[in-house]
Amino acid sequence: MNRKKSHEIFSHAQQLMPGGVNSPARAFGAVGGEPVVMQRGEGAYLFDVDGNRYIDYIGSWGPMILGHAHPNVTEAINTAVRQGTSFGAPTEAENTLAELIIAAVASVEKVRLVNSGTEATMSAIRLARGYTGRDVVVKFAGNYHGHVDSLLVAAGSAAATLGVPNSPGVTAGTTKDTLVLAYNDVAGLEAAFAEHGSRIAGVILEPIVGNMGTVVATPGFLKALRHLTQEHGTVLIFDEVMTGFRVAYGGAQSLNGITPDLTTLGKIVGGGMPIGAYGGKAEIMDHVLPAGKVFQAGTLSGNPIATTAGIATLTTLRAEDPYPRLEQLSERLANGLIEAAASAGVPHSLTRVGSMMTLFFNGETVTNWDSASRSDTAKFGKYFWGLIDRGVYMPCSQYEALFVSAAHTEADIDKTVEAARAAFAEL
Ligand code: KE4
Repeated sequence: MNRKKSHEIFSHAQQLMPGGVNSPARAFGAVGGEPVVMQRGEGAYLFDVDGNRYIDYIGSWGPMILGHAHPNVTEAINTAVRQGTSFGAPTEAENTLAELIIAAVASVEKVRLVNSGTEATMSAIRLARGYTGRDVVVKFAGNYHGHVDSLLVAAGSAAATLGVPNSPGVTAGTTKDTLVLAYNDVAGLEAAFAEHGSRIAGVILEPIVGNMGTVVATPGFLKALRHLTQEHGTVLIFDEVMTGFRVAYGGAQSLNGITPDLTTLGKIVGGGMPIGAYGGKAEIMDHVLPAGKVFQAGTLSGNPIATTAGIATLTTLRAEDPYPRLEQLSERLANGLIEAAASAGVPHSLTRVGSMMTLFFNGETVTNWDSASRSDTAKFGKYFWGLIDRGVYMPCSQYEALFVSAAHTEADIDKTVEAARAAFAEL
């Protein structure tokens, strides 16, 4: 594929921005080569600056569940933008979006809008600590919650030891109260609560993980989590930035039946514009300033254009209910990828929930970071390039989820499977 212009623009970008990108996930670090510079999106497709078309399975890392440039969203934004882009004052659109979120996510009685998923999780952690007066927070290896200092932690040597920073610039002091446990490990959870229970302010997890590839929490793990947090007065935080409105209109919690105390949201809730949100029990949320004393603020929080995009997206999802069709298309894709990998004799496993899934280059079922990390990332990289050179744009890392949108068609899925067969044949 000719990507001459893309190369020129990216070479220039590297002189202007670290690594030439504004988020490392886009830099193709995990698959090698240069990222493709995109010009525009339309439905299920992205078009790069050289005019190449790609069937898009990243969807901006989750937000574009309706597909790119959905008319309901673009027209709503066009109308809103003529009235101004930001006032720094309350607007009715914030009420409308808050009401849509509260109506959709059963555990959310009150919500605060912020500007990103990171802001949502950072604020939820601070709220859990402020509400309980405790310091320790539990997270799980392979779960990503944005670039929150206290959550940029590598697992300590033993499961029950407190974490160590995993990024320069994050101080030992910031991570000394973060406990990193193994996902889906009930015994480890019980041991940690036995040792630290009275000090644990909150537990945060992706109830369906997207950030080690797609990994599902077992019912036993979720039940133990809810029981132990209840028993110890710990705040249970579901990070649904990726799964919210993705796996179901009510998020992962509407599928697994577990009610968290707080939920963080992002991505789809902003329809591709910068939005995050955290919400939950009013009794907890009313501790947030100015109702309570836990400080959190943001110049552009609840921004009129971002809230408009979010409202248009959620109202379209609620009205059109694309989830049954997303299930059909996603199952078709999953079956096709499995068949392509199997016929090429490539060890693989695939985990899917609704329209998010990951094909692991790993013969075992992936249940935690340890098993995910045994995937053949080199083979994944070759598969990735085999696809992108055939016009299929997959997430550029084994440790991400791919997303099907409501704009994809059976023909797109079949073209993708055909390209995958050809890519596997070259492995
Ligand atoms: P943002 O700050 O990127 O809006 O959200 C952080 C975040 C929080 N929680 C979960 C479960 C998330 O998946 C994310 C962000 N996801 C990554 C992709 N896996 C965003 C891509 C990127 O960093 O560029």
